[in-house]
Amino acid sequence: MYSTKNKGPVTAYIGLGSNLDNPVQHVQTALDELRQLPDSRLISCSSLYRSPPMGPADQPDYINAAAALETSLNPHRLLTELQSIEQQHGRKRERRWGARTLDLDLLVYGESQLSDEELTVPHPGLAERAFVLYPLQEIANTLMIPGLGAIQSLVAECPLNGLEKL
Ligand code: 5RZ
Ligand code: CA
Ligand code: CA
Repeated sequence: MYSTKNKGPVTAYIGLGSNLDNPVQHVQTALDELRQLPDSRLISCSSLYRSPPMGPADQPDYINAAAALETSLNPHRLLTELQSIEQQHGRKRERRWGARTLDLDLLVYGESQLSDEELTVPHPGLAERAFVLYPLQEIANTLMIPGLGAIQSLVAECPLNGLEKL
């Protein structure tokens, strides 16, 4: 049985965020750590962006960015690697949507749509979050997001909400 499904490396998009203990440095260091992931190649990374917190307002502004990673890790293995990097940055079990030293989200994994106890891809809420969409558009201007459509359409419908490029 011949399958047209590509089982080779896929392009995954990662969202990065930090709002504690020198957030710019956490994000920059995390980009370097993404470069070191096994069976993966960092294709591109966006500029850094600053924005006020969405969710609880009593926390510092965030620094966000996005990265494109060509990887042959499966999505759950990739998630485990991202969580390991978060732990290296001393991420604590915080209140929901609270401040954090580093948050790495698996935004998009090739053309996959999947959801289980550990992981939902594309990332839920992606379509409403300027701090995700604008950095992603910078590195993937013609991206089609599975189940959600063209990045350009999502950006067009998403106000900046105070997001600024550094
Ligand atoms: C979004 C929570 C909308 C509630 C969220 C970040 C509602 C953030 C970040 C910025 C969070 C979240 C989850 N704000 N807030 N950047 N992460 N600017 O996104 O990375 S917590 Br309603
Ligand atoms: Ca997040
Ligand atoms: Ca997260």
